[in-house]
Amino acid sequence: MAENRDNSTDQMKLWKASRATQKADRLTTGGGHPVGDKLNLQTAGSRGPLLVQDVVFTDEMAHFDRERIPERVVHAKGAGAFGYFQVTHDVTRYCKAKVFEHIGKSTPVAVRFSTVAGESGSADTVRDPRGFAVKFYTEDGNWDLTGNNTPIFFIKDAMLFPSFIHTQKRNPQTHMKDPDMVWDFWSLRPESLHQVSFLFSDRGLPDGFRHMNGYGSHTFKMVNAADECFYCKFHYKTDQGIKNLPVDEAERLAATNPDYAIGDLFNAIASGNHPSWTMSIQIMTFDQAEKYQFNPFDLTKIWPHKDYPLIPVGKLVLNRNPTNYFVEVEQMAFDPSNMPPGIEPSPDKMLQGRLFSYPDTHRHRLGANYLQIPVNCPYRTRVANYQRDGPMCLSDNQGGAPNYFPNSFSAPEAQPGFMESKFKVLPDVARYNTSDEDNVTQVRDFYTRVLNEEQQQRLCQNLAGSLKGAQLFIQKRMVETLKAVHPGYASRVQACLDQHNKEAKKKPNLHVYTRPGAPTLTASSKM
Ligand code: HDE
Repeated sequence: MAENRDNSTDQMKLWKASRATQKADRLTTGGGHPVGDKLNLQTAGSRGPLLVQDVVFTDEMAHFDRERIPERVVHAKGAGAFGYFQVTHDVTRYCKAKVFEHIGKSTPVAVRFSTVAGESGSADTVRDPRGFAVKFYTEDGNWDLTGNNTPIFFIKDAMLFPSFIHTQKRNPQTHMKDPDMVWDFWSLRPESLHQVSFLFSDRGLPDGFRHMNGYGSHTFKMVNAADECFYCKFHYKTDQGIKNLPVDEAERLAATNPDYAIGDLFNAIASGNHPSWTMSIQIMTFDQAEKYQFNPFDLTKIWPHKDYPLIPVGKLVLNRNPTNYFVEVEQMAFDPSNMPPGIEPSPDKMLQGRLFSYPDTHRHRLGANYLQIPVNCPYRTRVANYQRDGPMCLSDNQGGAPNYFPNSFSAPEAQPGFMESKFKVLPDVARYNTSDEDNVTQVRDFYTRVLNEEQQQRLCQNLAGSLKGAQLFIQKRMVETLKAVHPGYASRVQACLDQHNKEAKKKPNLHVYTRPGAPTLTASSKM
């Protein structure tokens, strides 16, 4: 047996050691009845059949049959940890939220990192954005800043999200990942170019979860004690330093150690090497937002730091591993609409769409009382309202308190001091198409100013390495959209594609498309 095994590999051994002085527990059924034999079915004679009265068996099997809850429709594979957020700089002139109350203030947090498109058993080291979701347990209810490791996103209108995600998941007939779907969508929606360029750059393969930044990504609203409002963006810079994986190493790990990132986080925390991030904010006044050169609520754009510099706020530290994955991580439910007083949504259409989607998915995945599950429970405040009953009600259900409002029996009263901020909305209600609001300037800046020559080359190779799997007409359309960003970007990607397409011609590989009831078509006859 290997001598120097890490903490995650030695979990069973360590658990046993932690119980060394205790007697083994008495084995019971789920109902707590002592069990005499856990190895053999109760049968009529040694050769069976089995008896329905073997409740030790039915109790075990019936529970096993129900072990899985629906996995998250996106971000299914992930790792969780716990710790605290501590304020290092005063930002109360912008925000009255309890979490920022004074320098030195510490708030407990739960964090979950994840990949996006893969299922719960998929590999950690794939090219994909990473989820960076933080739940702050505050005295005014939980604040969930459910972000990614990227400051931007692929789309800017929530209407497109289910379609976008379908293109990242499996083809409805083949149940395989499908580059036609992926690149058809991206080439039809040039607003995705910024995030696509980030994704195929070196940062698309972070080395575990500790060496990447996190972003709230959206624009949020902060409200101070005088009820003045500001727009705001949140950033977490990794104190471990940015580290990305080379493509071949990521592929090797995907094959040999698909849980690489989960293990890396678990072992770091278990060995006392607690990862941390420095939180900063960017602030924009309402007046500046009105006059800014682009829509500050557009999630496909960053706010340039030269216009809106980072203001330091505090430290996020992770110092505890989950004691049980299912209870504390699989059941974690993040919700961007979990905002305590002082933090409010901006008009960002994506954020607005998410305010509905997350609690909706939790009610489906975890049930109507998901907020009573300890990891989701706003335990630092007392929940007092008129909600009652529902499946798996595990609290006291608010005992004998009145369950209607208004009432005359001294039950919970509304708190006018905690009213949301007021804001004006003038325009007509309509379905506005904002898809073509300058999708290239910031991508050009990213390509020419953020990336050096070698990084540009790797981006083009990585991008072409994926795009080459799509049909020719999709490849062409994608290269056309890149031309608008930078001719060099487009020509480099085209050169990589030409090389691939030349090689593919030498070994013809006919893509055959079949639809039920339709004649068989080849790629060339279809176009
Ligand atoms: Fe999510 N997203 N998302 N998302 N998202 C979910 O919620 C959704 C978006 C993000 O570790 C789901 O509990 C919509 C942006 C993270 O548990 C679901 C839209 C950003 C996680 C959902 C977005 C994110 C999720 C799936 C567009 C970064 C994992 C299961 C309007 C700023 C949280 C679940 C965890 C998870 C919907 C876009 C980050 C279905 C509708 C933008 C980190 O509700």
